[in-house]
Amino acid sequence: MIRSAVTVSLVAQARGGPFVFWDDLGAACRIAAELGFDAVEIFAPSPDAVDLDELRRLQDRHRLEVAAVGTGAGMVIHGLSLTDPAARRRRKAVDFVREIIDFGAACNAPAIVGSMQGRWGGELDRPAALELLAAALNELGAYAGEKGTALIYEPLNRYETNLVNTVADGAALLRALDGDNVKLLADLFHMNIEEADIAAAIRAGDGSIGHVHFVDSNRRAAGMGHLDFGPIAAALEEIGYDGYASAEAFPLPNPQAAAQATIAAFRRLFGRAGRRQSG
Ligand code: LER
Ligand code: MN
Repeated sequence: MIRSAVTVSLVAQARGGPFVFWDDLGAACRIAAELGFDAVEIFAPSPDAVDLDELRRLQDRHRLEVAAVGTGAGMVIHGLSLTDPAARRRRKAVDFVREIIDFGAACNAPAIVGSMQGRWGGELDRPAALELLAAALNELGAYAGEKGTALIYEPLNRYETNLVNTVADGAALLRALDGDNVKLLADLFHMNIEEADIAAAIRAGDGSIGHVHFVDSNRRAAGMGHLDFGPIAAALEEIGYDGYASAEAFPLPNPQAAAQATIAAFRRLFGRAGRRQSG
């Protein structure tokens, strides 16, 4: 069963980014629950930024899961990348992700590697960068497995990375890894830029997709852009996708409206009244 989630950013340096709720985790959980979301996805500035006892209280009170936790603060705040040519800084990047994996595991959520993948250039050519990325994903995927979670790897559009831009290239990267504990994030915003056919790319990615960023062409809430969501939802159902459709979208015209539009689109597409209304 596909479940709904909505993002909340606690990273001041990411202001202006595609996150629905900002700054106040308690308020985000309350509104997400009121609207009927199953989960929140948390973008935190550091592995210890969220008080785990408080998070558990919020989860219990609002009956919410944590869909995933982001690692992008390692790049946004510290400039860390898993493909940094300098071994010492690369180690710091891997260690940052390991600690976010710990945070995620404590709330039963996988960590996402997106912008932390970095890019190739200068002294580092593409094959060498992909080797560094694969080495990092091997280590981090195995570590996530020890902690009882998966690791989620996200292909990004060409303006954000020159390493892996499509689901097919992401799936090829995953196939070359040692284990099978790393799954792909299909972000519909990036896919709208890079894929020839989003639904076909999802069908071809069968088995490798572990998380979805559910968002429209302009990175606004689903339904506020020009994506044709019917075939996308049908493709996700067809491959038996049973992870989250998580709204990583701009808070436009405001967080509440973006969240409301998302859950309305989710219900329309995935044919569920939402957990609270269906009992
Ligand atoms: C960045 O564009 C993005 O989609 C995030 O999910 C990456 O961490
Ligand atoms: Mn994304």
